[in-house]
This record gives sequence, structure tokens and C-alpha cells, in this order.
Amino acid sequence: MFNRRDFLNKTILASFAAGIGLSSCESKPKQDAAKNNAPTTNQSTGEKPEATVIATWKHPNATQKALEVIQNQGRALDGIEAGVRIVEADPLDQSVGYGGLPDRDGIVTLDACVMDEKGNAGCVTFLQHIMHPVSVARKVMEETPHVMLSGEGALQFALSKGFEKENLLTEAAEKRWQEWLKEGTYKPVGGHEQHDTIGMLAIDGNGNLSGACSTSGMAFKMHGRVGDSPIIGAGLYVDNEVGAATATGLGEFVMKTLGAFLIVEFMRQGKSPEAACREAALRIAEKYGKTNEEMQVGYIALNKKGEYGTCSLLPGFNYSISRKDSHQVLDSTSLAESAG
Ligand code: SD4
Repeated sequence: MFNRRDFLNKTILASFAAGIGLSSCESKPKQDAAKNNAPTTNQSTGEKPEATVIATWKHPNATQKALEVIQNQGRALDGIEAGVRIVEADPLDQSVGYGGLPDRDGIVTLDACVMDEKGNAGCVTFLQHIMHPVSVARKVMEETPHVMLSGEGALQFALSKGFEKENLLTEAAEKRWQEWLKEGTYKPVGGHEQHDTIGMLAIDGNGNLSGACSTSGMAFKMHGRVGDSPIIGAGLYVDNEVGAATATGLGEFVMKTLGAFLIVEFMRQGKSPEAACREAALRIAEKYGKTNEEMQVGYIALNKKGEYGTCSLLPGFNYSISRKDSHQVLDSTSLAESAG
């Protein structure tokens, strides 16, 4: 029977794939993550799912650390904060914290947020000089009446809470900026090259979900630009009744479609995490795909049963998953591939 929604999806996918130069014979769908991520306990008996941590990109040390903390201390949020801090302190990660690439004026500015199982949220945007924005965001959530602090106010708040002022611009990042200055044009590009922002989701042994996202944003962005990562509903959303989702990639598209919230709402309607991520990616392709051929966005999601799923616009997105004693980095499916 003719199904208008299917027809529209196929047409949009075909034009998206054509736009990024993929022919149908070049593209190959990846295995649906939902097939190999079934919860390890029996949901019908009301047992809790196995503690699970999932993160954007290749951050297995971070998901492993998060899982260890959850297995020892129990709470998803504690594990997530500990895991994200590893990436924030890593000078080799070019999109997060220390070592993150600066804006076009050579200044490192950071965005981060957290959300817990009670629906509490905290964010910092345009924060400078503080190595661990995820921990500042958690303090905003737990120790202020607000959700978001920005710029100088966020910095003053962090200093008042005992965080130290540090230089976050590494020699390597400064060199990349000097190179970029020779041409000096800001042009967002797809693929892994420009992205390794950490978005992390976890479910703990009590079946509670939490999440966090931390980034230095798009490299060589305009001074003052804030992306999706600290915006609740865009870069991260957690609803403990349903599931959680987080994003990476070109934040402007995630913000304009409220990606993480959209994914959680699709899961609320009964979609698997994988299908929900795919629908949210499709929303971007539907609205903006034809005019922006180099954009990459990657989504990951985790539901209340401990099932996870992912989807990106372009091939090249991967994610880290830790559960029991297994820590893996896996390739995500992408819209461009499934167009084939
Ligand atoms: C942003 N979403 O600021 C972030 C960038 C990102 O890996 O994910 N980079 O738009």
C-alpha cells in the first residue's frame, strides 16, 4: 500500500545522498544497533537493566571510568561527571576543555550541561579558563536556583566554588589557529576531523538515567558563539520516564530542530532509540539538507530499558559503549548510508 511518509522519507534520503555525492551502490546500511543491544535483564519481571554508559565519538576511557563509578557508587550522574572530566582534561581532544580549538580570536570558550534523573538541569555557556565545565554545570544545577550561567558570570561563579583559573590553549591548538588565520575563513565541515565533543548518557543499577555534554564548540567560531551542547533540549535531554539523548556535530542544526528533546519525544511515542535518532536526523535533512551538503550531526540515545541507538547525517560518526566488562567503539548508522 502507498505510504506517504515512507515515500517522503525515501525521496528526502535520496536527495540528501545525492547532495553529499553518494550513489546508491556506494552506500551500505550498517547493522541496526537495536539488534545487538537488548537489555540484559528481563523487563517483564520488573528487574532493572544492566548499568550502561554510551558516549559520542571514540571515548572508551571515559565510558569505562563512568561505568566503574556507577558500579561502585551507584548513581548515573556521578559516573557521567567522572567520565566527562577525563575528556575535558585530555589535551589531545580538540573539541573539549583543555586542548580544545579556540574561536577565531584565539580564545578557548566552553559550553557544557548536565541533567539528572529528577529532571534537574544545569548549564554553563561561553565559559573561559575553567578545565571542567561539566562540574561547574553540575554546581549550577545543585547549588543555584538557576539553570544556566554564561560568560563572566559563569566564570565568577566557578571561581567562587573553588575552581582554578587556567590557560586552556595548548601549543598544538594555538598552532592550528595560527594555520587557520592564514586563510581565516570559517567553514563548517562534516566527518570526524572536526568533531570529538563528548555527549554522554548512562543508566544505573536503579534504572535511573542521567546525561552530560561538554565542548569547546566549533573550531574558529565567532567570539561569543554558543552551540547546542549546553542547551537543554538541543544538545542534551533526559526524561527518566522515557530515555535520554545527546548530540554532536554542527550545533546550529541541532538547535534549530531541538534534536535531543525530539528524540526523547519520539521514544515516548514508542520508537526504539535507533529509530528515534534516525527520525531526528531526518528532520534536519528534510529542512536543511539540500542547502548544507557538508554538515555532520550525530545523535545517540538510551532508553529506560537500557537499549541504545544512534544515527548521524553523514558516515564517519562513531560512539563508545560500556556495559558489564565490555568497552567498545562502534560505527553509527547514517542517513546517507541508509539512502542506498
Ligand atoms: C557545537 N555541537 O558547538 C558542538 C560541536 C561538536 O564535536 O559537537 N563538536 O556546535
